[in-house]
Amino acid sequence: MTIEFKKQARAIQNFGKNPIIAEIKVHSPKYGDLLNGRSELDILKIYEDANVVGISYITDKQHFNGNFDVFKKICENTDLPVLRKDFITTKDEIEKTANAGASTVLIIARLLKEKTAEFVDFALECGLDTLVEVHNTEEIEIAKHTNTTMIGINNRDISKLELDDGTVSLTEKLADLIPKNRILVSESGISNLADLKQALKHANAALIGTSFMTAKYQEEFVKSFVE
Ligand code: IGP
Repeated sequence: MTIEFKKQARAIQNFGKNPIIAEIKVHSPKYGDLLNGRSELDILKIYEDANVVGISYITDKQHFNGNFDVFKKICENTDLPVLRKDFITTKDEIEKTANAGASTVLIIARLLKEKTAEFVDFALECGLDTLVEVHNTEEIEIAKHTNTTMIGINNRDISKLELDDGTVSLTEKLADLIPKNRILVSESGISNLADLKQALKHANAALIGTSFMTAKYQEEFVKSFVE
């Protein structure tokens, strides 16, 4: 099955404004419930209206209270590219992601280690874009030796399960080590326009969840990031 619906990388490359991948994050290990009575599709609409380049959703149930059926529903209800975030360790999960209509799958170098390249190739064969997530120089070495279209510097340490705040200066520190032929995404801990500016000085796109989900005036807040 090779459906050519790779869209995320293209969307990022062709975008004039600040390229933002906005996360519909229903629960944070640190802050608890983030939906606050809203539905995921309400949030999707706000993100679409703000002209973000892509949507991210975490399907992991244990720490993020994600739900694969909701993920599918998001894919069915938008023309934007959708990224699936989870702690994926089997190829079945990659196929399931492609079948749901996703555009991109997150591959975490820290989890897959020497199997990262093989998992990336499998996802590409399934017609997905891949975002290989890294947090240090060893993981960048792993990511460089894959065919991934995108590399994401996670400003947070995933092993701390979001109990750390994450700092955009990690993107600043590691960005030069990422080959220029990859699309670089700065992920996590971007909470204001100064953080965004710092991230986009080095990265091609920014991935934002918590600060969008907790914003008091969400529509205006998200729009101000894209402009
Ligand atoms: C979003 P933040 O700090 O804006 O909420 O971060 C996203 O980067 C984060 O949710 C994330 C994540 C992950 C979640 C990055 N990598 C891997 C689960 C699994």
